[in-house]
Amino acid sequence: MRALIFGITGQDGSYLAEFLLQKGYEVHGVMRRASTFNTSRVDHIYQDPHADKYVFKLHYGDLSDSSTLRKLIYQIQPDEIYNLGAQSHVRVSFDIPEYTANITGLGALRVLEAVKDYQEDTDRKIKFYQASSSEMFGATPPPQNENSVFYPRSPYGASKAFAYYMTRNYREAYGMFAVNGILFNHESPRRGETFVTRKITRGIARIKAGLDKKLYLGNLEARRDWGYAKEYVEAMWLMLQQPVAEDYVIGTGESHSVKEFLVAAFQYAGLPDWEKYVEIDQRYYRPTEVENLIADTTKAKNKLGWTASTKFEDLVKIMVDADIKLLGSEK
Ligand code: NAP
Ligand code: F7E
Repeated sequence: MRALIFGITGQDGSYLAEFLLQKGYEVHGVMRRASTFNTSRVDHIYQDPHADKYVFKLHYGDLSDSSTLRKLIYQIQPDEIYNLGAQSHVRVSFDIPEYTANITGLGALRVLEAVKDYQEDTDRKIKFYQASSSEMFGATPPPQNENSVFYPRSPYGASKAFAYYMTRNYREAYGMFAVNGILFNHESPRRGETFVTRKITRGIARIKAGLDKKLYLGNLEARRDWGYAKEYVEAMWLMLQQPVAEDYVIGTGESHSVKEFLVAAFQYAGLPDWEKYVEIDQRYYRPTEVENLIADTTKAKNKLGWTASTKFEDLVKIMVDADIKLLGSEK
């Protein structure tokens, strides 16, 4: 089996690549050209092109560049495509809404269109996974499931809703095996440093090491359904192994506030007087907020046999431990 992953250098892309390699796949990934190294999350699985069994291959590309996407799909001839590429930061999407729509929204359409043409030109079929998001539910009260109404509250959420509907439309219009995984927040030691969980655990490591005195945050009242990214990539794969292409909600079914994460992480790190270190900065507030997300994962449990094993307290511990260890090794 051959898989092509857009967003291979991201948190989920790196875990999915590891997962598929373990299953015996040949894994291709699309990365952006950058002036600095941007492959740190996949460096440990990087292979020399001259290796005997060369099964992990990186290609330059960008979701804004249709001609290259098309060329890669025709050349690689994948059995499965996972579109995990996105401008994925909700707060940043208010600063760069047009770019976010172009990559997070139109990027998915560019891949779908290339897959459709490829399937028409050849006898081959490609299964397509779209990384949809709980941000599409936005202001819709929890719990949210596959039938809940979308009410996005950011350019990011609206762009993901566009990509979601295009994926459904290509499934219904052209009979493509195209699915939306509607994933709720999932975190890990590989989470980008400016998402709130990682910002907190990295901040704690720096405070403990005496490198920082304060951690500046925004809205502590927002509630999220936080799971462990390493487990969520299996759900992505399972969706593509089903006899029929359908959309699935993936989460833990539990919701906690940012404040609860903050308190649990400081306490676990041995700093129970967290208020001494945390300041509120308005710049981290969003013009419109998503207040509360809780996944109803009944469908995933029944049809995929998937449930989240790592819950809130364990996730906090994994991330705090990892950031303290990482800082120690950097020092
Ligand atoms: P991430 O760490 O931000 O990774 C995003 C990936 O997209 C990176 O590899 C990034 O490349 C790539 N990318 C960004 N702009 C691109 C462009 N113009 N062309 C091609 N690639 C581009 O995100 P993640 O947490 O792994 O999430 C994976 C996907 O799931 C994203 O689509 C995200 O929106 C979605 N999602 C995430 C969550 C979550 O809680 N993590 C929940 C629901 C949905 P660089 O490394 O070069 O920046
Ligand atoms: O914010 C609040 C913030 O940026 C979580 C992405 O992966 O999950 C992610 O989006 C909450 C929000 O994630 C800070 O206001 C407080 O209520 O970690 P976040 P997100 O916006 O939920 C979804 C499912 C995705 O699809 C996205 O790609 O935390 N918050 N203070 C803060 N957030 C940040 N980033 N920084 C703060 O200082």
